[in-house]
Amino acid sequence: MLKRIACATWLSVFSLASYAHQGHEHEAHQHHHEQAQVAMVHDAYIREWLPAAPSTAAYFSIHNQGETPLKLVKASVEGVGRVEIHEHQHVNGMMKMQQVEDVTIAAGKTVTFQPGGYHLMLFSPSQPITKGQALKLTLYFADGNRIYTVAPVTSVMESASNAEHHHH
Ligand SMILES: [Cu+2]
Repeated sequence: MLKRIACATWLSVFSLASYAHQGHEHEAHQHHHEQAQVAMVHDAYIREWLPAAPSTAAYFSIHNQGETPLKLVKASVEGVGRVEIHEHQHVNGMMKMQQVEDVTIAAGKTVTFQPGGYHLMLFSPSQPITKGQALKLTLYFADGNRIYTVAPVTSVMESASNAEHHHH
């Protein structure tokens, strides 16, 4: 079930081109008219919002199939007031998380947002976010491009097993 959703949404990133042209920074995308789609996001999922929790997290993998580094600078999720990019780091022997300005995906590389590493932090949902929903997740890059996918909302237990899932 989860896997089927992930595969179906994988295709949606190819519709980037029309979206990029709605961007407000006109000069930013001039350089990209001739470029093919260079990034793919897959295996996205959002953890269901636990009652009384201030936030929840979203995870995905992003692959840069271009020849230049890509810099992820922002993310948004349908129905969520604020989304921050976070990372976990060991500080004095403690695992701490902190907000980061951007995440660079080197040419040809994949960066995986996962528990204990990079993740999106979601704050201020406009309505309850529960297991079984699927929300549009959009990623914005420094070059003015953006891509989106539809991320299923999973329970915490499902999220854990999804993170360990390997493709056959
Ligand atoms: Cu965080």
